[in-house]
Amino acid sequence: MAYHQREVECMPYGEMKALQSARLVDAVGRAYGGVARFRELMGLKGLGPGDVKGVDDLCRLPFTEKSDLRDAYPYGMLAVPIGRVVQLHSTSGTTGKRTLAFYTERDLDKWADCCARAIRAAGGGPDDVVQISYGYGLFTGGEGLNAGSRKVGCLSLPMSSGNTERQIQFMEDLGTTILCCTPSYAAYLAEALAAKGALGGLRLKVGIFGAEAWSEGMRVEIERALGIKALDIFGLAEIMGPGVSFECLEQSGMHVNEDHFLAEVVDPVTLEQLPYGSEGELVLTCLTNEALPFIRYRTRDICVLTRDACPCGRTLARISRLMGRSDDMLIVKGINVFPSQIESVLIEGGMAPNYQIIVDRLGHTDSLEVRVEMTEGLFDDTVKGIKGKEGALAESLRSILGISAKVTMVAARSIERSEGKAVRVIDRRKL
Ligand code: DLL
Repeated sequence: MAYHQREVECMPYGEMKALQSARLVDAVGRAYGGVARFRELMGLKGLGPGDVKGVDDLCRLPFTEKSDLRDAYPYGMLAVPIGRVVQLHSTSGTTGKRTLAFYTERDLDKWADCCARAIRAAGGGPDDVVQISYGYGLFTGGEGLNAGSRKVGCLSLPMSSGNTERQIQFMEDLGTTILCCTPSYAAYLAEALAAKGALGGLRLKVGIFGAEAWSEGMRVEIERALGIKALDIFGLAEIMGPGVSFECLEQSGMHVNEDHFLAEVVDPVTLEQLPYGSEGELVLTCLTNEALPFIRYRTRDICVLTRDACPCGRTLARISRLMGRSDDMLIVKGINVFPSQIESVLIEGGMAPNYQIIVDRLGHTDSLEVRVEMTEGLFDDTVKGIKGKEGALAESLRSILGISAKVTMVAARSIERSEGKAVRVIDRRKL
């Protein structure tokens, strides 16, 4: 079994907790000393840095969130002088002011280690050719995986996203073994490779896919189409970027790099800390970040945190596949709907993951429509056959979601493909 930093990845929990406690005290001290907003939040709770002795005090600390970063734009959340900051990235967020993420040299080195752990956990080693098709530049995906791949000693191809023809050519000519991109782009690449009849000549063995929500059904579909193992990877720019947590070849949740990030799950309404195994909002504390030492940062991502043993030997806690975001959740006719639930129904119903969810309001009533592309087989089918399929999918959606949805089959390839994060939901109610 290959690890990048075995001593921490397989550290007994008792030792990890002691390490986390020492690092938490240090991180709180640095945040308190360097960030006025954090001092203010601590003051509101009547706390000083000396009140935190270790991990067990975590739940006394105040939460921080994206709005703290936005309000302090651009430099207000920095805990170190600008002279120590060497790089900037940004969230891919489409709403509101961009949030900025800053890094010191040590922050970048730690990030590379976290991504190197992910590549090792995917079976990567110096003989691998890693094609990195996440965006480079402000987005963290490309830079993060690139740095990790180099640390492992892999040949790293900084492809960035897009230019599918060139992606395929490099994949074929250079014998890419590991593909890193969003799951929606992986599905699109699979489609393009199949259309070219190019799947047979590839050496691909594994994919490291993340940056957007995807379902277990989509994993199965990508694995079948590309003949690989598809692994999940999670992260967010404010905290670091990809590599906060990563899946190993066991594919049973993403190991959190706990020596750097302390994970907890809270009830998104009451904000109470929940026990292992409960579903809730992921809250992360950066134990070693120098530039942005966020304490109890509310990610808004919904998942389950567990501490069960993993056959891979890593003792790091794991988060489940993300179920959605508390702020991406659609409320249709008063019912909570996550786009990932709809995706699962479509894939279980034999459809490809090319779909759009359209929410509208007619008078005072919400409507939900799911547009999904016809697959090749259906295209040859009769109108009656297509209507039957639409009806069957609508029925499955009704039983899973508890509300009715209209399903419309649209022509194959008519829904725009994404090279980065896919836009799945069009909510016309907000317009
Ligand atoms: O998406 C970092 C990243 C790059 C992760 C490449 C993995 C691979 P942001 O642009 O700041 O950073 O977006 C962060 O994306 O809060 C989640 O809602 C979502 N997200 C990230 N990874 C996953 C995943 C990057 N594996 C936001 N599954 C996060 C579901 C994910 N959602």
